[in-house]
Parts: sequence; structure tokens; C-alpha cells
Amino acid sequence: MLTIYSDDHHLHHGRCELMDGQLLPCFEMPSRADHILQRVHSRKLGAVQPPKDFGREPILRVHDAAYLAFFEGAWDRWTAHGRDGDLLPYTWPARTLRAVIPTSLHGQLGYYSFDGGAPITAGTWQAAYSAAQVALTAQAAIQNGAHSAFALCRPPGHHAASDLMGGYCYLNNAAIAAQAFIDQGRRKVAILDVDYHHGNGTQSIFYTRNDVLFTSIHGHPEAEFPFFLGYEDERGEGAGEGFNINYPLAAGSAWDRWSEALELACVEIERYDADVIVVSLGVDTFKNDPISQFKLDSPDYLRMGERIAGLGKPTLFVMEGGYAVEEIGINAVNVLEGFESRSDV
Ligand code: Q9C
Ligand code: ZN
Repeated sequence: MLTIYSDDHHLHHGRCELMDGQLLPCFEMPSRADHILQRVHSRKLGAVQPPKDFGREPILRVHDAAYLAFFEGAWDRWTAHGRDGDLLPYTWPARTLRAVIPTSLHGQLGYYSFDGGAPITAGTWQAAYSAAQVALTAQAAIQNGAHSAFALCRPPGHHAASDLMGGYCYLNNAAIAAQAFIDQGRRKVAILDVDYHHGNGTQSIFYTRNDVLFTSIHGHPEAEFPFFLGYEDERGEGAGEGFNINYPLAAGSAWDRWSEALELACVEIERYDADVIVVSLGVDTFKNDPISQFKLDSPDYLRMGERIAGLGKPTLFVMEGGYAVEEIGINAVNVLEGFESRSDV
């Protein structure tokens, strides 16, 4: 399987996040992608290529132009204030406040974010931009006939909405790739989001559409981030009604329960008759993940890849979460190797 990867992810390295009342080093760190790349090499998964540059246009097909301009310019505005620490929001337009777009940097940062988990550092824009190009380059490989490809994206993307960053995410790599498939003539794209957290950004981007089916298996939002989206009764709206399917699971879920949800999602994807599949590949479902509550073990990821291969469709894997850094490469590449073991194309 072809892997697309850019070293630019090193440009994004947030210092701290607020976790259980403590400021802890960011769980979303550069070594995550380094470990995955190492495993891709050591398992001889296939060629590793750098991204091409498709520019801003395919990103603007998913993201709001003012959001993008804000994100790109935020660091320079911050340093113009004489600051050099990470830029983090601390006030949001929640209930009883107005959703005005202030002119100030911090006002706009609150407006364009939904949590304090997405620090902007000097290189965050470049890293996120390159991650989007990584996804687009892997998407192009499939569009040109490859049966599968791996977009080794970092930072991740599935929490980012059209005009919101949060949950370690800035640009929604999987959504940008899915939209590119549609724009290049595919009629039906199915997204299978297997990250431990609900892909609230991806859901919101495609919620009113029937050309992109969104399915997600995740920790129940009653008890888990992102808390305010990801319930089973969110089924899509308007033309999109019935094309958004959530499988929230209880804390402690292991492969037996998780794989039942995967089976249900796969049946829906088969029924939808997708032309192509985009997998939001988070491996924070792992039993030793430091911020998650599922109990998948490393061999389970082989089974996951095998089941996805059973769908028999061209498949783009887009890297999302996973914070057990020592095992992240094993688990992510296990999905890809499981997929290849059952793909006859
Ligand atoms: N800082 C992904 O897996 N955690 N994002 C909140 C407080 C947010 C996870 C803990 C988890 C986001 C892509
Ligand atoms: Zn996650």
C-alpha cells in the first residue's frame, strides 16, 4: 500500500493541554507520526511518497474562507502582540452569548474553535496545510486507480468543522479528501470513522447531504469528548436524512462489542453501495491509550482491516487519533496489513 507522508508535521508541536485540572504535555505529539512511519518502513508496507500541492481550493470546498484566513494569519497576529507561547482560546460564544465575530484575536479564536485542545504554534498552519495535501495526494492515487492508500496525516482532522478547530484538529483531512472524490466524479463516498472519539466535524460537514454517508463508532458522548455530538439519534437532515449513522459504545468496550458495531456499519456501507470508502483511522480505541476507554488489543486491528477489505471498495485510510505512542505504529499498520491480506485487487 502506498503511504503519503510529509515531515512538515514536526512544525506543529503544542506545549500543554488542560487535562483533569492539570496542564500536561500535549498528547497529540510529533513522535506519533514518526512511530507510524517507522512501522510502515519496518513492515515494508510499500512506497512512501511526499504530498503534491493542490493549493487552497480543495480545502475551501470544505472549510469557510474566513476561518481559513483567520487560521493562516493567527500566529503572526499573536507574535505582533509580543507573545511567543502557544495561542489557545479561553472564551466561546456559548448559550446566552452572541455569536458575533469580534475583531480581536482572542475573540475570533473563541469564535473559530469549540474547545481549548487545539493550540496554534508557529508552524501549525503549515503542518495542517501539508496534512490536507497528504490526504489529497493519497486521494488522487486512488482516483488514478490504486485500490488503497494511506494518508499519514498529522495533525488529525475529524473534529474540525467547516469553521471550527478543536480536539487537536484544524483542517478536516478526511472530509477534504471525501469532497475531492465527489468533485472528481464519484457519486457516493462512505466515511467509516473508527477513531475512539466521535467525528463531530466530519458529521457536521456532511449532515445535510446524501452523497457522503458518515458512519462512526465511538465512546458514548454522554460520558466522552466531544460530549455535544455523536448520539445515535443524529441521523442526518433534509436530503441527508438517513445518511449519518452513529454507534456510540460504553466505556470498557472491547473487540466483541466493538466488532458488532463495525459489522452494522459495514452492512450500512454495503447497502449504500459506495463507490469509494474513506476510513478515519484513529487507533485510540487501544486498551493502553492514555486518554481513552476502549479495550481493543493489537491483533484486533488486523481483524478490523480484514473486515474493511471485505467491503471490496477502493479505500483511503486517513490517520486520526491514537496516543499510546509506543504501540501506535503497530496498531495503525495492523489495520493496513489486515486490509491487504484480504484484498484481492
Ligand atoms: N484536553 C483525536 O483523537 N481531549 N482527538 C480532551 C482535555 C480531547 C481527541 C482532554 C480529545 C481529542 C483526533
Ligand atoms: Zn480520537
